[in-house]
Amino acid sequence: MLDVDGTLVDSERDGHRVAFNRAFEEAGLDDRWDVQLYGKLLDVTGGERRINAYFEQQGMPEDDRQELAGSLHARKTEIFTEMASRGEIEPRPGVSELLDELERARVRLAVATTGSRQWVGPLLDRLFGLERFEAIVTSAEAPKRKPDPSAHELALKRLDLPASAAPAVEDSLNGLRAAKSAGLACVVVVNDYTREQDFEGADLILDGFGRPDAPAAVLADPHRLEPPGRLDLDTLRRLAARSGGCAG
Ligand code: XBP
Ligand code: MG
Repeated sequence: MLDVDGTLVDSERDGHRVAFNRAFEEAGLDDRWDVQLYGKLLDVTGGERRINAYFEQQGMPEDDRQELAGSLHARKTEIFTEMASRGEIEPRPGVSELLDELERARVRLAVATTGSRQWVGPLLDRLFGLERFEAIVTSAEAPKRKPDPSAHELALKRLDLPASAAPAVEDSLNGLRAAKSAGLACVVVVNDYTREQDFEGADLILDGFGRPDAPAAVLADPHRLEPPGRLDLDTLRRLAARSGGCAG
């Protein structure tokens, strides 16, 4: 069960953040989210909720900010979708190799994201091919954003699998909490925005997916899975076996 933003793709700092800022600029607003501020704003999942929370911090009345967040987010979604279609959003290193390995072993894959359907489908299709994913749950199908478990629960339902059979891969504390609340084992692959978070309860924490020339460092391995410098099928299978299920 795979997360998208920050996990399969490096999409936040140079993707969503840039798109939010362009939408602000087009709307004639002076607000700009720098790299550091955006890291704090990521605590609020979902782009529209994030804009709303930001303007709430600025003291904007609720009615005004609801309307503004809706229109800014609609434009931000168009801008981000265009960026993705131009190839500006890339997979994290090692992700394509992992997905290829899982596909060769006929492991069933699902996506559980709080991102918007408008860009999630085209982006996954362009980078990996949509046919790889048996279920794709976005905020359109699961409007309660992570850490709510509904995206993971719905994806499990669509796969018709018990939680024990489908380890999750996430990059953030909100993602870990969502996966755990749905009963899934969870591997966290941190990135620059999330590496300082407290991933209490994670089943494995890596600093990347790992590649032969750039192995991933293991940051926590409570079950002694001892991955071989990368997140691989064998490690995911052993994690699923621990939970009483089977990966794939
Ligand atoms: C990702 C998000 C998303 C993106 C923006 O969380 O919170 O909102 O930041 O996408 P996760 P939208 O990786 O835990 O799913 O603007 O389309 O909401
Ligand atoms: Mg994420």
